[in-house]
Amino acid sequence: MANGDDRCCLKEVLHIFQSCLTDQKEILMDPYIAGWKGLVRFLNTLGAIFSFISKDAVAKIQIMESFHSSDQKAQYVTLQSMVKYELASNLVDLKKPGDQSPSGCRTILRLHRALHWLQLFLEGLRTSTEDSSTSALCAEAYNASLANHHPWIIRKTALLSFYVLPNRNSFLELMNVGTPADAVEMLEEALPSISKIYDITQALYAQHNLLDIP
Ligand code: 1PZ
Repeated sequence: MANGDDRCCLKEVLHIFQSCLTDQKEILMDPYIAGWKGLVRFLNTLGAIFSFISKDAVAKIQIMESFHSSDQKAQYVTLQSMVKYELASNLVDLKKPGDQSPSGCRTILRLHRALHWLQLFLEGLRTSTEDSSTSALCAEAYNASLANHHPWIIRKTALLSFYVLPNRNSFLELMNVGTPADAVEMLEEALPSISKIYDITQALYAQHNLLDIP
């Protein structure tokens, strides 16, 4: 569990996501990936039971980092430039997952769906009453988002793992921004940016028919 240096301030992580958005409504990939790294750090403070989730998130972060250190890194500065480049170069695995390594578009789609879960879950927490169950809020957000893209066995495992989540106030305190009321206030301020990132990505992927990359 969280202690000493392992502690992770969710406020900082959400601020990193805020810095993804440019005035031209583009999404900068560097802070997007840095934001995901912060979320994984936070997830790791919640206990080893979630390691099957953080491992997958880390694998996806590593795929994106490999693009960022490749010769083509200039194409991966924004989400928009990445989509344009990968589509123009026929790099997007629109059919079945084959031998080719996963594209940036496919990888971000997985994280994008997970961002939807995050948005719904944090919004649920923010607007919940003190006696609400964190695991029920988490399951509700999951069922309305990621679950629609996961096979039965992952759904079952994910839903079971949610039962170990601490109660609402303890969870808000784990965010490390002060009292539960402080955490709720922080969420109120930070969540609009997460929604914007989600909406911009969703519109871009819909425009290019990328929402179902297998
Ligand atoms: C606060 C408690 C944490 C709840 C996290 C809720 C998300 C549950 C996700 C369960 C994922 C299980 C592991 C593997 C999934 C992969 O199969 C899929 C599809 O990838 P593919 O197989 O197609 O390559 N991966 C995903 O859907 C991405 C999941 C990323 C989850 C990141 C959660 C970060 C949590 C941050 C907590 C603040």
